[in-house]
Amino acid sequence: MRSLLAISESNDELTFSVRSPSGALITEATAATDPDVEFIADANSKVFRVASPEAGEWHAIVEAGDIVSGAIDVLGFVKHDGVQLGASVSTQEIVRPLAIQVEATPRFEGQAVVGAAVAGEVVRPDGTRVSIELFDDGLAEHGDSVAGDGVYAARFADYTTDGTYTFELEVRNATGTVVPGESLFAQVGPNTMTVPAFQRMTTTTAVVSSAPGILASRDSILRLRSRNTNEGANPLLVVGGSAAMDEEGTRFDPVDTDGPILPDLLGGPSEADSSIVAFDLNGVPRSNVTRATLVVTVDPRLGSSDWGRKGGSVAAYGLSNNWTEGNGRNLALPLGGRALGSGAGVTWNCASDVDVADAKTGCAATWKGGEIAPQPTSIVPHVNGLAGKVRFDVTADVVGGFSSWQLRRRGDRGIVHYVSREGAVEAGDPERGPLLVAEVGP
Ligand SMILES: [Ca+2]
Ligand SMILES: [Ca+2]
Ligand SMILES: [Ca+2]
Repeated sequence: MRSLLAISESNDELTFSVRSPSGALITEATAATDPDVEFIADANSKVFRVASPEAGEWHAIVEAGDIVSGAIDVLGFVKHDGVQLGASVSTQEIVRPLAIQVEATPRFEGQAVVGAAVAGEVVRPDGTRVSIELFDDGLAEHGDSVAGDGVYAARFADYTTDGTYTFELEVRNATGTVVPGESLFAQVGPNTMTVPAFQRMTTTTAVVSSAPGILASRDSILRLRSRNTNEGANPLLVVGGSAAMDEEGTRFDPVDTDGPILPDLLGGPSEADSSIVAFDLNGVPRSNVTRATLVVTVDPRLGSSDWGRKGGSVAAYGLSNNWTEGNGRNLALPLGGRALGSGAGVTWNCASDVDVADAKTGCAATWKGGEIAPQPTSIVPHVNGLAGKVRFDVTADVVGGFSSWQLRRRGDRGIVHYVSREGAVEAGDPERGPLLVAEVGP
């Protein structure tokens, strides 16, 4: 315990003493003989420091002699090593616009405290500050997984520039209790001990950088004429194909292991190979996204062809089904480089075929080449010889909660080969694979 008398006028005659809860008076004279008590004085302050203070109410006593101003401050402090505020960020390096997840846990005697207020300021790399509040409400928007567990959380994505963001956090506990149910002995019942008022500050940091976009987490091809074949590890993403020839350029035989393809499937405008791609957008503050673009790169070797003189188009459709990428690689690869793969994977027939190695439909209900939204989100013209980046505006889908898209041809001719995420890695340039570029507003 420490009691401080601060004196504004050094000529004021002031005597400072403290009285313990049991009534013992501690004066400057006591301090000279009691090893537990220390007295420190200078012209403008007098301090008593008591090493092992008695529990209860302490009184500070100030007596005045000849005074000039009489302006004083009396302060008392108790140091409690059992009070702590731990804070952390989910990852210390983050790529915009992904949000930083901040967590803080105030503890009293080792137990998490509920009902406290945890707030502070974020200092941006450009020196500007913005306030932040952490919540223990279990809401996903705050990134808090469990309400009332004494772990407080917030998501932060209010970036101005790249660099180090410092989170200066403070816990103020006025009426908090330790987390119920942390009782040491069952017969004592849940511990809802009230915690004395306290405050603590702490800081944590994260480094924010820019990148061209978020890399795809999964991508694959859905093959019209090999409906149980998985292409999760194929270095290409193929959209389109010839109606009369199969993907290998040989005559199409309309029979696969599941029987003949129905004639009406051959005539429809989008009945051709398509590709699907998914991103992990968990950290993206969707409601603040002002623009989101799905970017794919045309493979320079196989390119874009057979669109006719007028050209055609490829449309992106939001895909709400979950699907499994799988590890097959077959289409457009040399015989020695092909593999049916093993385990689960996406096919034309199944969002997740239980076994991609057996050439049989391995799901309870077929998704018929992807159960897409009724309307495309974005349509991009394609012509023969198209090269470089192709951009689909998927802003509305990202704001609306989609993380996965199907790229499907419109019209009855044309084929384009994009680079898959595996193809990009094989080429030594991961950013050639599908990217989602999101811009986030205030
Ligand atoms: Ca919590
Ligand atoms: Ca893939
Ligand atoms: Ca199968």
